[in-house]
Amino acid sequence: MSTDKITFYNASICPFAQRAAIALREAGANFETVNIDLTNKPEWYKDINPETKVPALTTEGQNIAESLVIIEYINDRFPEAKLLPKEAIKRAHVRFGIEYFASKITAGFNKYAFNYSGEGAREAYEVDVNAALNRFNEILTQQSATGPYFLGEEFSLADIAVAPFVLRLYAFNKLILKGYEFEAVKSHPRLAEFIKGVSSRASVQETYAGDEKFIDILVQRYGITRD
Ligand SMILES: N[C@@H](CCC(=O)N[C@@H](CS)C(=O)NCC(=O)O)C(=O)O
Repeated sequence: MSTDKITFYNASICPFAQRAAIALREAGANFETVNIDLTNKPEWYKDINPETKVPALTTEGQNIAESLVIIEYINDRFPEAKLLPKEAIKRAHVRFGIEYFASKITAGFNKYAFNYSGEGAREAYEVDVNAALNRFNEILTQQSATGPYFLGEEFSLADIAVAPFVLRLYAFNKLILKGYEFEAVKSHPRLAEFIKGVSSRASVQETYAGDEKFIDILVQRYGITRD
C-alpha cells in the first residue's frame, strides 16, 4: 500500500466531497482533512483547485479535483481495496450506473428542488423519479439478483458515487415531503435493499453531516418550506 499522506479538501455538507471521503475510508488511505468554508473560501485554495470547488486532493505532490476523477484515482492508487471489479464489462456497468443515477435521478430531484413551488413540479418529481428508479432497478438486477450493493455483495465505486445522493433524496422525502416513499422502491425489493445497503454502510454514515443540516441548507437556498 502507498504510504505518503494525501490531503483531502472537504466540506462536510457537500455530496461530491462525501464521495471522496467514503472512498478514502474504504481504501484505508493515509490522509488528512482540510475543511474549506464554502461561504468564505481561503485565497490559497485557488492554487489547489482553480475552480475553487470541493473535493480536491493533494497527492504525490500534485493536486486533483472532480469527485469522480478522485474516486477513480483512489481505486487506481489502492487496488487492494477492490473498489472496481477486474472485468472491463463490469467496470463499464459501474460507470453507467453512476452516470444514470446522476443524470436521471439526482437531476430529477434537483429540478424539483430548484422549482419547488412551480405548478406541476411535485407531480413531475414523482413521475420522473419513479420512472428513473424503475429503470435503475433493472440496471441493479442485471448486475445481481440480490444486493445489498450495486454489484451484489461487492461494494464498489457505483455505491460510493451514488450513496451521498441517496441519503439526500431520502432526507428530502422524509423531512419536506412528510415521509413520501417512491412507488418504485415499494415495488422492487432489489432497489429497496440497495437503498438500505448503501445508506447504512459505515463509511457512508460516518461521512454524512446529517439530514437536518442538509435540509437547513436547502430551505435557506431555495425557499423550500418545512411544514
Ligand atoms: N463536479 C464537481 C462538483 C463539485 C461541487 O459542486 N462542489 C460544490 C460544493 S457541493 C462547491 O465546491 N461549490 C463551491 C462553489 O461553487 O463556489 C465534482 O464532482 O467534484
